[in-house]
Amino acid sequence: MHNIASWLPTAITHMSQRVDRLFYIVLGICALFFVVVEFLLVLLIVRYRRTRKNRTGKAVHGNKSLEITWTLIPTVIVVAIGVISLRIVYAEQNTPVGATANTIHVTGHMWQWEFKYSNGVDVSSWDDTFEVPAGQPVLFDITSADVIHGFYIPSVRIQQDALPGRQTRFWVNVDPKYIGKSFPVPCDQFCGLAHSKMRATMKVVSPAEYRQWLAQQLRKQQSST
Ligand SMILES: [Cu+2]
Repeated sequence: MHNIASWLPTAITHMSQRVDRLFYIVLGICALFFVVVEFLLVLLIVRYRRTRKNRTGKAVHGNKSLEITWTLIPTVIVVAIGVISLRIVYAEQNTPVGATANTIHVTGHMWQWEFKYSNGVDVSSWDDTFEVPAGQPVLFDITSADVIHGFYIPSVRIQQDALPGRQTRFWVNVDPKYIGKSFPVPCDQFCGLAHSKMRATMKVVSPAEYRQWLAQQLRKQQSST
């Protein structure tokens, strides 16, 4: 499963692998119907083209069973994809027990991300790094201080708009095998002049390193104020 997805950003959570699976299923269905439709299109154009012998073609006034078939099949497929997608979206937003312990309050500013941790640590500056513990649910509580931004972590396959005056959220649980690795967190809603520079870096660490980092950040913060 992992090498197939190599043309996509590394999927670092169980949930992102579910998203990828759904993506490949949808891609497969689209590819199949694309080939069938294009094949029929070319075939019928050639087969029923105007010829010298037949200058008007056959008068066709519809075919009820055919029309019911090509309405029902796509309806069933689209509804099924919708139901599966919704289940993933709800699962990403329904915080599991224990995730609130690791809540990170994310605020979008023009043009930087701010990360506030429950112990008071506040990380904010362009291209800065925030840390998350691996193997534990982490909840992102997202809002904006000015315009609409998009909090997007490609490696977990989730984006949530950061909206002024509103909270949005999702949670992640990063596979411990990515401890020590860093992943880009760009803003994905055009939010003004320096939008392209608005990105943060998420570093995955072990829970012990995470606690250490939080304590160290807090000391740094207290000594600078
Ligand atoms: Cu932005």
